[in-house]
Amino acid sequence: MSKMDVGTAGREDLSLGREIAERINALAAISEDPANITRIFLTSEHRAAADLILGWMRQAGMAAHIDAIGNVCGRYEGERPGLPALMLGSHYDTVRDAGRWDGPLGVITAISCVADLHRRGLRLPFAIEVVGFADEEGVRFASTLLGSRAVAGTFDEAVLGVRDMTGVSLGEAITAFGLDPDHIGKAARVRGELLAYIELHIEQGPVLEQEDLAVGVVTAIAGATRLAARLTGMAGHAGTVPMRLRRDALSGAAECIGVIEEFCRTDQAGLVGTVGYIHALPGATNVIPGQVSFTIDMRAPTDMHRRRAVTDVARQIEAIAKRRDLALQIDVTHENRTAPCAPWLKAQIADAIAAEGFRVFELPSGAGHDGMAMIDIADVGMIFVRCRGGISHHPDEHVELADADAGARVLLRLIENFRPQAGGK
Ligand code: HGY
Ligand code: MN
Ligand code: MN
Repeated sequence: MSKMDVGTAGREDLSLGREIAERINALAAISEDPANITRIFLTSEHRAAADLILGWMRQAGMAAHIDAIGNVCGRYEGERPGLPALMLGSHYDTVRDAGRWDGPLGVITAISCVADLHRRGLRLPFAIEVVGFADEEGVRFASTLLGSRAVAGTFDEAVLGVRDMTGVSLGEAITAFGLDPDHIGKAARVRGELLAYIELHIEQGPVLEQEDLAVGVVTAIAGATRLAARLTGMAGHAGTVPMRLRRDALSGAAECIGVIEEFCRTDQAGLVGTVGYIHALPGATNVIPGQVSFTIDMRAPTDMHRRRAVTDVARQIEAIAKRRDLALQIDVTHENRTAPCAPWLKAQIADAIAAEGFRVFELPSGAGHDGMAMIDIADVGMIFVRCRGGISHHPDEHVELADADAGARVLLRLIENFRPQAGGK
């Protein structure tokens, strides 16, 4: 850990870090599969995790409830009830076979910070709200940030009709969870209620480790586009149809995937593209695949670069489909523009990092975060915490106890010294 001889960097007492690590492990035990961590939106695991987090919020002195889309929300009043709030948050859903820190670290750390204030009987000239967003990863319904979009008031009702892999629509899943899809608007907050939105999150990349730093200031969250592509050819007998007469949808998809990889690999300006899901029908060894669905995730440091790249990739896929006589359907399922962090929040985060004895270092986020939605109603700031080897979206994802503690100290310092923007919003 890089440190100077001020603040609490390198301190022996890692009590915040210990509490955070224990709770990270408790949450990680809530999974649809005991062998790995998979916690998906609007499932019984979602419910169990929400109950656990709501209990921690209440222990920390907060009033806590589950909102209309399944987010967990806690509020710690300020010097008097009803003051505008500094909102802290992250998500508690996971990808499949996930790590345990992506998302929960921000929720749990924020709760531990409030608990610390509560133990000391400290009330601030503003309220603190902690939100655990129910769906950031977008694993179940293709569209991401459903929890934070509901809070930002930008939830798109058309998504209620989107179906998961088993044919259940989002609206049906919300009802089965015990909530009412007609009431999602009740989760929405308005700009004047919030002083800022701050998220602490693991870096999910190797930069802080390279810099030998436990924490960093995020400059911006890179935008992302997600596409769903479907190629339809002709299923047939694997033994009888000559190669030249086939309309093999999976071979077509394979060519598309190769083109996407090559296109991004040869880009000089940080473009990344991923095909993370593919499904072939009818899916038998001795049948030529007649229909294939796959997803594409594309990101770049600027919105203009990403949009141009998405158009180029779509054109190349169209050309492949045409040449192979495959029908193509390609839809944008998710589009988020780059979210810059507010300079005044970056400055306060930097002050808190310096006060805790760490060198101040700025870095962009290549991963998406709930701040991308929250930016519509509040200025956004982010603190990154180092993770081992830059590994994330993988069971080996790991944060050292001392780094979890460092992140909590920085967040606590930031909260205690927080100054709303002059003139406010
Ligand atoms: O996909 C992302 O960037 C985020 O981890 N949900
Ligand atoms: Mn993630
Ligand atoms: Mn995350």
